[in-house]
Amino acid sequence: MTQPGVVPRPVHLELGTEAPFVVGESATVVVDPRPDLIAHGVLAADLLGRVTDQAIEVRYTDDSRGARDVIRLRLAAPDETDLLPGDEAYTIVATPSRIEAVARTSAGLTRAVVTLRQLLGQGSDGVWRVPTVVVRDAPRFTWRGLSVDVARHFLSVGDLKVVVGLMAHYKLNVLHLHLTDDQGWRLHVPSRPHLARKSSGTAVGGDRGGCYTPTDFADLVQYADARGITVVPEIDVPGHVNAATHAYGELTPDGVPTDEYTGIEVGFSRLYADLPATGEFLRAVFADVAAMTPGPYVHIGGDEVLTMEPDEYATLVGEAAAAVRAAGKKVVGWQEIASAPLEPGTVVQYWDTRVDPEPFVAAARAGASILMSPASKVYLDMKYDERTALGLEWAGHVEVRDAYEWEPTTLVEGLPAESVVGVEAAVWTETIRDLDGLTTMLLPRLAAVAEVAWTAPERRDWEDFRTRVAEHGPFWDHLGVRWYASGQVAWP
Ligand code: TNX
Repeated sequence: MTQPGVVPRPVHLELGTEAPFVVGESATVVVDPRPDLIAHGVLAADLLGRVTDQAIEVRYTDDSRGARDVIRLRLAAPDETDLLPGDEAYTIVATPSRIEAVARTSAGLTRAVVTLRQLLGQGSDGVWRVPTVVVRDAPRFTWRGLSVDVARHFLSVGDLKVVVGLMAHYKLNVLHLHLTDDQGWRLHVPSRPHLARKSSGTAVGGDRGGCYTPTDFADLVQYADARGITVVPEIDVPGHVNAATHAYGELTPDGVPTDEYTGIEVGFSRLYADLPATGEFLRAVFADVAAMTPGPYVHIGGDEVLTMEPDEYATLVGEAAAAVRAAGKKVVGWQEIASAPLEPGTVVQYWDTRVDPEPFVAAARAGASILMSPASKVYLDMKYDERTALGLEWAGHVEVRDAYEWEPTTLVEGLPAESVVGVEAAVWTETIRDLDGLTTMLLPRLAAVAEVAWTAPERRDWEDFRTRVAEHGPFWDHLGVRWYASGQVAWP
């Protein structure tokens, strides 16, 4: 039998030879009688039922031994030794009569359920089955993310939930939202109401804008959390701030609000360190965003400030970082913040493959944590090839194989391998106007990046991947999402 199309590839997956487990009318998800686990069981039944178009029953009991047709999800006992290390580790044992999935956390159980989803296959008789199998799995990196630019073009919470669903299906665990840029401000900030009021209606090219209320944002955060995904909000400063200076004239030297901007140039807008309103703005906005964020991180941006001296840049990055820390959160920033003094443990996100990485490498040596988003590999707004309708080309074309065949710890010379905390794909939306466009750029490349982030290099192989991922096309069709039929994938 061929290897099932599980992406990202698990650490250990061994198929059995017995008859498969049938997911028929009597298949039941069983969890312990605890509110959080019942909620998790219902989510698992929904995720599995969406593949098979069935309603799957959930039962709660702590004793299901001997029962048949059971998909048992349970948290590991403290002394359980079968699991690999980490919060997201899981095991699956599937026999003809019973499937048992075990993990230390509900996030780990979600990873197991996704593997089960991908192991499900429909016979020519229409019956859905899971092959007998033993899986023992855990991720290589703790940060496996996707950054989505909702500032250039707005995406509704409903659209973002579709994206979260796709992320969960590839075991990604961080949704980074680029919430502000020159073209629009997308999150209502309680202490600075004009940001959303005056600057959320715009988008690139005069398209429709939008913004998230605190309730919208909480809804998204909760939806992601239920799937083991942390939301990291980004407020981009001290550049990319035209939406802010449009809303609050006090942030500009002459006190006059800037005009709205709907083009796609970068690098022209900025904050001013010597204006009293600036520090107050940074403290108020980052305090509010931190307060709306249950996760541990807030992203301060820091990219592409092309009209500022290094000292002023360092001052403003320092103020933004201090505001985030004062609100009890850890700081994330783009590569450029490496040129400013940083507290150890700051997460620095590598992206610009065109420039000298020396300051960035120095920051890693000095104790920064490194998140790898090299544009030439994982910027999923780059065109696949010259025929791709959407997207940009400044970092080259990024085909599926480019997104797959690279190694995060050795890509940048001199980077200490142990400083790398993970991998994050990014999709910027200057040319992407809606969910269909977005998923066409994400799929299949998001699956490739997810495997780079989850699977150890010795378990990764392009020829193997291009056949495994080919089995996912019918599933994307079933979900009703658009995707790109790259000629590099071995579609059946
Ligand atoms: C660079 S990546 C940017 C964005 C653009 C993107 C387009 C980064 C930190 N800054 O402002 O949208 O290129 O690919």
